[in-house]
Amino acid sequence: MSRETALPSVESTLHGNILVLTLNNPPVNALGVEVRRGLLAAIDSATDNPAVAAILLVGAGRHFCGGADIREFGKTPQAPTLPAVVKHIEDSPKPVVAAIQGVALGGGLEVALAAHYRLALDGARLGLPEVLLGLLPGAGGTQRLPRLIGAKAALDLMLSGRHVNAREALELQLVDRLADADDALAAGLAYTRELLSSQAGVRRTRDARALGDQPLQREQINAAREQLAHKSKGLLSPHSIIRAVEAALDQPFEQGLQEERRLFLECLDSPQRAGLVHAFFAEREVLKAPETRIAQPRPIEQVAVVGGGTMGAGIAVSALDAGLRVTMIERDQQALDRGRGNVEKVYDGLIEKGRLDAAGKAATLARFSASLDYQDLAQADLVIEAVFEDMAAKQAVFKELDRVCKPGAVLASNTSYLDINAIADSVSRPADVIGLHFFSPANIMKLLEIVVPAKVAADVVATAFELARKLRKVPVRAGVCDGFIGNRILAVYRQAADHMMEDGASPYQIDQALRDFGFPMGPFQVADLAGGDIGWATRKRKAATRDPAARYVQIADRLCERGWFGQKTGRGYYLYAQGPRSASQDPEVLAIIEAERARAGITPRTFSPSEILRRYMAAMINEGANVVHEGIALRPLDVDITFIHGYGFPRYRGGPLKYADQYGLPQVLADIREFAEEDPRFWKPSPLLVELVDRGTDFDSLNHAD
Ligand code: 3H9
Repeated sequence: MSRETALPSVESTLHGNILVLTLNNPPVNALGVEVRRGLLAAIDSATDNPAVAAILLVGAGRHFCGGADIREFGKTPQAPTLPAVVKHIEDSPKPVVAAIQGVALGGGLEVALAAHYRLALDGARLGLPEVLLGLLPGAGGTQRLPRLIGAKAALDLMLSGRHVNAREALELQLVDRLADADDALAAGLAYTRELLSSQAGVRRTRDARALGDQPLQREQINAAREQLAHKSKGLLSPHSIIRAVEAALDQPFEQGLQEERRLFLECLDSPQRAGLVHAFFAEREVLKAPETRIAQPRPIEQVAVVGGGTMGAGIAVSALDAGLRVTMIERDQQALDRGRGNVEKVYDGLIEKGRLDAAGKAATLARFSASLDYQDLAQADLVIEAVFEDMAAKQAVFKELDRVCKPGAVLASNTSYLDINAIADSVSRPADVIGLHFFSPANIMKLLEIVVPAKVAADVVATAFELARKLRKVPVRAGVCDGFIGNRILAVYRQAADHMMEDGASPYQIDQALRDFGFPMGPFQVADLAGGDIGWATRKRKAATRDPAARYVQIADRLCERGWFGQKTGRGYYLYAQGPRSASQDPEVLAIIEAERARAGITPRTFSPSEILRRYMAAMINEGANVVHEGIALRPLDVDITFIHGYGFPRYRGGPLKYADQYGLPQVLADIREFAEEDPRFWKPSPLLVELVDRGTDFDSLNHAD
């Protein structure tokens, strides 16, 4: 064995007559410019070296390759391009073999597709997830993959972005061989030697014939296009993927590549790509809270949930699904039975859908126990209180927890608004108390706000992040204030929506404008889903402390007074004559709104969809800026992730503050100042927004400041 060239990102080592090229760019061997240069040079040197009979591509570390370097998108491109490198690999006159361990994703799989033979280790995952970043495979993937596995399977992979495991990859003929081994180098060398000894020559994917049956392939393209019409949700790149596959069918390979390149560059330039890439990195940044850098999490195996209502049961299911042992506590037998029933209902639903069998349910529930006795929490590592939203009730639970829990147990409160400092101060161990704000349904929704009170220990915060990892949640660190990050901002833009409703827009117009923007539901649909009674109770509680000079829209109160709480009562802003999915506009609601306008002395005016959006987004962005300014959110990206994962904000827009950057902060500020002319009390520009505009910079600049 002798070492040949040593470009830092691609190591080149001769093993007998096989040149091994190792992609070496931690952590995922992304195909940054150095790797691309290294690969190009190494392939050339292999071609020129008579001692080399074949080339083996492997990845250093855990993965073969995670694809193009996402950090390069949006920056000045540097030669060589990935398509050029990939072409060089496929053109090699000597056989090239890729041995895949870990992941081969995006450009990583495209490199493997350009190799002449592919071997996957057990545990490997392959995929073309570019669509999740607003892109299409841009290094020949849209042309090679359909030729290799046919249009239907190729479209499925590219439109879903899903990863296939090694076995499925073999079934799809995406790889030629599986290896039940954990050393890609050894398995790859053995396979390459075998190929050499059987005189297997160069075999190029571009010459593969899976697109042979033209009418069938065309049918599949049409079917994909039809499906997309129903579910693409405003995304551009899925349409581009279908066009590129169509080009693979209709055009010679080289022309198809040119079409792919054109479509790729179009996607690369789109704000959707910028939004989705922002979301990708932001999801990783939120994990890096200051406490997780300095403290180790406490061990968590035994979890307890106090309260078996919708929230408590959802949290219990989430913990059970993560393999944890869970004890549920309720105050009486009836409530406990209901709590257990709520948990079982989730698993029964899965059985009904064929996603679980009775044995699976029994195995999961073997880790679940229910009790009326707080003493049964003595060994719990983490207790999550999920009783109703009332300070006295919560403090009473914490008093019990303080009495029975072992030293070092983490005591968490699932609250959406309440002051966690006041809860912490009510026990003898405030350093163990933290807020965990789950979103309903808690076993489905990804967001977990980790609310950090003043006296909490750093390792308790780290434990909460570790819990989120185990539960597969997206954690966001939040400071203590009324509503934390999400609900605090929600309260403000909901008011903006109410103001517009009273001033002349119908709730149906407002919902439509926001659905058109990309939200799955508008604010009044959300209110009907959540139930108007909860907000009504909060409004009544806060009535005494409300600023009497502030504008207060009473329409919601009028609906609640009639018992119209939304879906659960069959009517709210909408009528649900045939159940929750049958929302229709309600003329009686419109009449109530009219009457309220008259009572408030308002002459209604018309609102265009763009004005609705401008006001709604300005309110959301302004309060988002306040939340960052006050340190409730660590960075703008924490606000973005909160809204993407907890409030249905369209991911491809990157979150409200990323959207604000794209819209332009001077314009956001100008909008707020324009609206302030009518209602200066409500529309007060955030000091952070003003400062960023003065400095000529944007929210994103704060995401990178250390
Ligand atoms: C593409 O290939 C386009 C081509 O078709 C055409 C081009 C012309 N680049 O997720 P993790 C970072 S588009 C740069 O925590 P895991 C990540 O930010 C690309 N950085 O680890 C994080 O950094 P940090 C198509 C990347 O083990 C660190 O690596 N490919 C990239 O849970 C660890 O990441 C994809 O979409 C990248 N490509 O999961 C794959 N990938 O430590 C995207 C990761 O500073 N990546 N990083 O926070 C993934 O799905 C996962 O990261 C992966 C590893 C499964 C690879």
